Amino acid sequence: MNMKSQSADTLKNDVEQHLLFTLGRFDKAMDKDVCKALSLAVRDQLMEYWQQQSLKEMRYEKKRVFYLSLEFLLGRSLSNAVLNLDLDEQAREALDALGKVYEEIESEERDAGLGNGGLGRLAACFMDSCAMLKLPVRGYGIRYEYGMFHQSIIEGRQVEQPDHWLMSGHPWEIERQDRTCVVKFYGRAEYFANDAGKTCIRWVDTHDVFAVPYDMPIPGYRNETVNTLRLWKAAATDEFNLKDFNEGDYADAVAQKNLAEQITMVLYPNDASENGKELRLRQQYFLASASLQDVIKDWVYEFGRDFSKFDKFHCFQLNDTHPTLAVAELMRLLVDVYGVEWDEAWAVTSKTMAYTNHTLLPEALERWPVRLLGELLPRLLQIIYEINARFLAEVAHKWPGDVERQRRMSLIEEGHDPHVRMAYLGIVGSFSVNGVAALHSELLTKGLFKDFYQMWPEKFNNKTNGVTPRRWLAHCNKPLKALLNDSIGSKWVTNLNKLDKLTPLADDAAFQQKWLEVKQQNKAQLAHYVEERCGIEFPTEFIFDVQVKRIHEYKRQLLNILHAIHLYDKITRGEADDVEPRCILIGGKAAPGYAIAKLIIKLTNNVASVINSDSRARERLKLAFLPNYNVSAMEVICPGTDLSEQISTAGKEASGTGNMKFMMNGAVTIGTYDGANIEILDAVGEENFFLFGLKVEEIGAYRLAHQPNQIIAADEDLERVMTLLECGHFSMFEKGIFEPLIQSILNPHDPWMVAADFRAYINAQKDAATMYADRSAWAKASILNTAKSGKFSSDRTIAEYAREIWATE
Ligand code: 26Q
Repeated sequence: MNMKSQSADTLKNDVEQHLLFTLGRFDKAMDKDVCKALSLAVRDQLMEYWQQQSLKEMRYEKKRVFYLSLEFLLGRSLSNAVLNLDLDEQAREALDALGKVYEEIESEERDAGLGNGGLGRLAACFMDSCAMLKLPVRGYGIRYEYGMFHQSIIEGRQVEQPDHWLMSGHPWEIERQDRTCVVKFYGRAEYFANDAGKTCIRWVDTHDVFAVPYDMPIPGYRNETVNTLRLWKAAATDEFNLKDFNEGDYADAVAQKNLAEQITMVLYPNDASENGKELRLRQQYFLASASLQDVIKDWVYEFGRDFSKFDKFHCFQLNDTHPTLAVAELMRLLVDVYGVEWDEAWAVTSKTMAYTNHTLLPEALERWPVRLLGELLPRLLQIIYEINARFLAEVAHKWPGDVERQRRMSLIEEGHDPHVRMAYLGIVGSFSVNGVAALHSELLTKGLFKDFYQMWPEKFNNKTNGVTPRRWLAHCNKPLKALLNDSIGSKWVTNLNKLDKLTPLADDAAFQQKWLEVKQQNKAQLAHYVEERCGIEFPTEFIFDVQVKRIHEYKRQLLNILHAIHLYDKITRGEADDVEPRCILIGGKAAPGYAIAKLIIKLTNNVASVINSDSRARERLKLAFLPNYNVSAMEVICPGTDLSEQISTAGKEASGTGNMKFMMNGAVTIGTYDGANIEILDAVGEENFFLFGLKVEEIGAYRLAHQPNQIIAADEDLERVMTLLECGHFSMFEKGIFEPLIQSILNPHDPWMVAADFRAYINAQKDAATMYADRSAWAKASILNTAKSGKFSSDRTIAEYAREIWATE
């Protein structure tokens, strides 16, 4: 079937049909109805490919991969499907005939914000690349009723509002009642003799919850492939309330449904520190259990209880520790439900699980209280203890008498309140453990997981992250897409290394001119976006200096603000001529319980209002905090950015992926030697990257003698910045509110080393401004950044996962 065969006429007709027959619009359709009708019409065109793919997956021919993740940060689906089906022109024409503008209809769709940030968006990019590479990969996740909260800024502070994204219906999902399964909680493990007289264990007196799957299509790029993302919703089982019901407490019994349905109600909005909430643990087990049951159901239908070849056909990729209960759950299903012997079950499990780590921050490593696990999942806890006992015996065998090592490596952190270390469960239960950038993977084997690396070096590997060039270039940057297609052809969309063909054009004056025109157009779009949301005007001839990401101390938005204050200070002291005109944009959400991060938002807004209302700064400096940063905001932001801020404390950012989106779109990076920045620097060369700051190996030694007071005393600029902060220049009406931030900079134990990197950062910013003043030099660096971004396609990342971990090509 030729996808082009669908004419604009038929598409228009389909939209009208859906408006009337599916949506029941009798009167004039609103934009959001048209958006939904168009989505349904486009979805119709995916169905046959989707059906073929699903039928193909029922046959056991190739190994299939299941990507288990608590987060899939998809953003919008319509524009993505339109691009991948090559329906852009038809959609425009069809809407035109209906008196609508495509861009306006497309932006009616709400983001599917089922994730916090990097890890969730990575899962979405991976799904896109798997479909593009025609790999048999299915995503499993949770259909949260409420996604990532909506952030508004009131009096400079973050205010969270619920994101009821499903409220007006979601045309991209299909409920699959027939694939519902039951997930157990609470109860107890009971010994019994089976028919053959063998002692077995079963999990009884449980509270059961239904898991109902909702499938979303994941279209490949113009390749007749549609994969599946299966998201689970919790629903109450009926027997759950039967007792109350019969005792006459009908209303109470129905209200009990809430308890079950709570499980998939809301996405937890913290993305770095564990919060230890029982509901979160229930979400994790719910996902692991439902997904494994779903996969095993099909296997048993085909092969009965013979699991000897199960590992040949299955691989479960665990997105961080969040779904690692899958290790214990697969053991339970095999041993308790299907009667497989422990050793065989363990061989199957540890040959099918693979674990990806996304963090080096010790506070982010998940640990669950044994007490909580024992209550909620008693049989799972038993299994974890059994896995641990056998594992520690192995350790003892390899290092006889090394009791300290056994203590360190135990899955159980002992103490008065013992905890299960989820990362260790992931490592012990998997055949592959990977980090997400070269430095990160190296640091894992040298630090956090050193003991495990000594035990099983062959398990450890690196898979540097990537982002999908369909969404992050072809879709979000139409002007650049057109220029690229004109100059180097269009093969880059599916083979990003082709961008290297731009390299010879980097010095070409005429091409540079075209390049700058494209950037100018994108900056105008971004300026408009900022103006609408912040009421601040961004002149497009200024350098656009952007930092958008979750707000975290380690990401050092604070350092960025210190630089803004420094520029403001120079301007107000009459050194304005030294300051190249600049627009600084900062955006991102803070975890609702992370007070310091919220204070950083408040500081940004206060500094912004001082700078933006000072007439002396008007010609040179603008600062804006963009509220509610999300996937669709980034689609406007990255094409319009000149300078990409990637300034985390070295060794703290596992990889970063925003850095890659900016680079692809021709932004130059100012960044530390951290995460994937290092690989970006490697690809593009030092002349085209503003590198600064302490390196990981320097920080260790430096930390011991870190004296912020001395650094400040020795640096006039930093001293003035600190004085402005301390004297309340940015907190006129709320004296002292920024004291915690000031203290964090002054603290000799400041883990983020803000004072230590200040001078190097200011100098790098100066270099960036100087280069920007020479537009031709800047254009060249910008072109080369795009040209060398090929490596950062998630197609490359997924090809590596497929070849080196999944063995499915
Ligand atoms: C854990 C327990 C309880 C509640 C929430 C969580 C939780 C949720 C999300 C913990 C961590 C996250 C997300 C982490 C994350 O996004 N990490 C980022 O992953 C990216 C993709 O690999 C990297 O590029 C980033 O460097 C890394 O910070």
